[in-house]
Amino acid sequence: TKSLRETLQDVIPAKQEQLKKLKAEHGQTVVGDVKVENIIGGMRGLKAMLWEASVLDPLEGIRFHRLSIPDCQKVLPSAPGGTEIIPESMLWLLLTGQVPTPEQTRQLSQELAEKGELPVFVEKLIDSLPKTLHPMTQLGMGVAALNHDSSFQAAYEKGMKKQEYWTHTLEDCIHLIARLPALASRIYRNVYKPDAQLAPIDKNLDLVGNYANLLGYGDNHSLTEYLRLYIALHGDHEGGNASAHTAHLVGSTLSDPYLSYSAALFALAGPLHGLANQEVLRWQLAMQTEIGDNITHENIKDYLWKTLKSGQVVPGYGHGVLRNPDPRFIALQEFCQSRPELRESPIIKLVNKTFEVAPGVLKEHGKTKNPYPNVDATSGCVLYHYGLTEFKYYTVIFGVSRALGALTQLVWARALGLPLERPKSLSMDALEKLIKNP
Ligand code: NMX
Ligand code: MLT
Repeated sequence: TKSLRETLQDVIPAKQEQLKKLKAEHGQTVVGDVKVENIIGGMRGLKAMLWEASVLDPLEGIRFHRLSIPDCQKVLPSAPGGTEIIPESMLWLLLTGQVPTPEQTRQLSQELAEKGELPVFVEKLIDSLPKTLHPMTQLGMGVAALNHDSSFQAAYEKGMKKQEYWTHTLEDCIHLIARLPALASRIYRNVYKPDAQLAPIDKNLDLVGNYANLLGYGDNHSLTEYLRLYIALHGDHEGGNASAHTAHLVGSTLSDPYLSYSAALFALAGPLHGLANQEVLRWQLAMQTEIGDNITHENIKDYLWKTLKSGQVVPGYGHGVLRNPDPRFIALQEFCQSRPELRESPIIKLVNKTFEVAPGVLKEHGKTKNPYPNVDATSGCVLYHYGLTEFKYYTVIFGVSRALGALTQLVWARALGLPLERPKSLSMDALEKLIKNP
């Protein structure tokens, strides 16, 4: 069986050829136009980025290469003793466009476990941070500090050739993904369980098996399986989302993968993006406190209107691209339905009841283009059910996940020789001038 590097080595030349052909034959072909509303509207809808691993359809949702979420659930290997997709198999698919065998998946798990220890200076850095510093800030700092060992940076200083960029980028990406469980669980331990002993990395476990162990939940098989699915599914959501786009932009300057992904994490930390999963839980719990045991559609409706009338967004609803319920939300709901303890969980029941009411209220409110739930409408609530109640930590788990897609693209950007990202900006005066005189 081929290794990940050999598989990539095989698929890269065809992709390089495809890009060369696109440039030569269609460099001047027009595929869309730019409206003023795109320029002042957060570039929504503009087709302006190359992103290899996934494409988002507004109605169907995400496809990782050619595979939808249900396709992935059928073909991607799970962990020994588990049934859910694991991040290693998703990473392999994202990087190579191919479905790995169970043996290839295990090999990758083993490699990640072998590379999973943190350098001592990073442990010391994280241990020195105040408990009150948001876990996402700590994660971004830790990831940036890991660039001390960047293979890409070291080789660049020695004058490596452009053709070698992707191999060093890949080494950094694998090392970074491998170290995320140790980093993210150290932050959890320091902030929430200062007296707990961190487990050593088990070389026989998969990435999330180790992460769950390090968090202190290794004996909870259901939660571990949920984390595997959650982290695999959040891995990539095409390139335009704020975190992935940030990694791509920073990476385009030839910053190494650690610095690029650190920047991405700070985009993920915003409440309109990854922080929404913590916000959803906070909001659903406040709703529960306000309406008590009498959870009726009418009471939920009143609470939704109260949120909207106070000028706040309903967290977990709406999306920049999707115009249907997010298939990731559906997949997590199905996970909940498949487990009796989650079917009976008060917080999951509340999420489900909110889903029955919220789209109608948001349609009547008439502002959002998408009144349906996104993945964050439920993701944190499942963690809460399982006792991982520290909701300021939830986006860190999203951050462990998004590394899969954002780092994959850095490898492809280097293999394809993509240039520095530098769009043209305009002032309002310049825009008015252009409108008068196109
Ligand atoms: N509740 C209330 N109002 C909303 C919502 C919502 N859930 N979603 C959008 N709107 C408003 C939005 O604020 C905007 O109002 P205004 O014209 O006053 O600025 C209007 O509807 C039009 O926005 P859209 O074009 O539908 O949405 P946009 O693409 O700008 O933003 C989100 C997308 C995701 C930022 C937005 O839907 C939102 O704020 N949702 C709540 C936060 C959330 O769940 N974010 C997580 C996204 C997923 N993730 O993991 O990153
Ligand atoms: C994501 O997973 O990044 C979110 O759904 C936001 C997006 O795609 O814009």
